[in-house]
Amino acid sequence: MPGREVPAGLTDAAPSGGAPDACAAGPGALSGGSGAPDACVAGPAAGNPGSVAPRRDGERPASPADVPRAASPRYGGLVALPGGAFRMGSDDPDGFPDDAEGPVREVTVSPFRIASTAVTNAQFARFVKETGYRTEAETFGWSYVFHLLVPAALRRAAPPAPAAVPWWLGITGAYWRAPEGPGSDITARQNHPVVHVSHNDALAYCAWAGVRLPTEAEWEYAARGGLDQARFPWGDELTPRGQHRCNVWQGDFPTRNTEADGFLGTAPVKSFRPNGFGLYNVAGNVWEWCADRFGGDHLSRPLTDPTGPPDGDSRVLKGGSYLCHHSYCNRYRVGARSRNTPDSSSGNTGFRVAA
Ligand SMILES: [Cu+2]
Repeated sequence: MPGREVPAGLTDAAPSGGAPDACAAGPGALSGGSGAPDACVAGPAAGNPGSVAPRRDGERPASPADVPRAASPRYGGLVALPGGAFRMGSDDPDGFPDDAEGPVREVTVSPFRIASTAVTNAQFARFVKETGYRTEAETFGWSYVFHLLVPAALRRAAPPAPAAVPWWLGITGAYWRAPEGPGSDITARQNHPVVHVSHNDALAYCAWAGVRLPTEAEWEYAARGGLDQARFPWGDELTPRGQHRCNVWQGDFPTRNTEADGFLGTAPVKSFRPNGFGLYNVAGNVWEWCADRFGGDHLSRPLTDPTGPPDGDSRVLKGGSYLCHHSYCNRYRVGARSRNTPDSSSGNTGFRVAA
């Protein structure tokens, strides 16, 4: 597929069956750009598109099995967590029904290790250097970039954005090393999270590094940092004593970001204080891929070391991103979740690893 295509179904606002929440939206999402969350919830398979980019449709260009393992698979910086029982999910009325955050249920996870930060550009660069791996954004030839981050010239040349999420531009040549397209680079962002990586790309990195993606349950247990059902990884207040604790949107989404937290796009992975388990930026900054397929009906499956449903075409995303704002997408809450197809990529999606 040369260049960029807007997947069928994204060119209109219809919540078609082929387009789960990451792209389809009802009329509410179109009115005024920063439509109220409830007004955005559309048909049964739709939901609020939130700050997750639309999905990419196309053939899978790469398989993790093709990637050689690192000569030395040891992976530094993993935090050992004891596991145990915790209350997962959310019954928060701010949640979107289609996200299936609830019901709150007691889930038990076995001891595991998880990275204190998302995978950085520097870490991903080493993987690419050793393996020659090409990400799906490179193979497809484009990826989604948030409109305010796109240079004016590229913005003018970009194909029309998906109507339901007009702030996502499919930029030819955008990929992890050129996050805003040709002419951009990551020289000054070595310690920022790698972005424009698909779920498949994340699995390839993990296979090389001898690690894996966390399950959704592991991710949420770790992100809660020992707090029981707190709204955020540090407590219930977004900005306790007026202090910003994560990189989300301030101002009017999607046109004006005051950058009161210091950032329009990504922030270095160790920005802000870590949570009680020593994890950084589990809320905001970039969405993080989890291992699980996306599903609801949580009580129908095991509650000890859950791994998600066996089938489904989307993978779970957790944590929200620098685009999250309470007026539009409040999925920076720790119990919140979203999804996208495994070959989709965007400038606000990355991952952290576990073992
Ligand atoms: Cu969001």
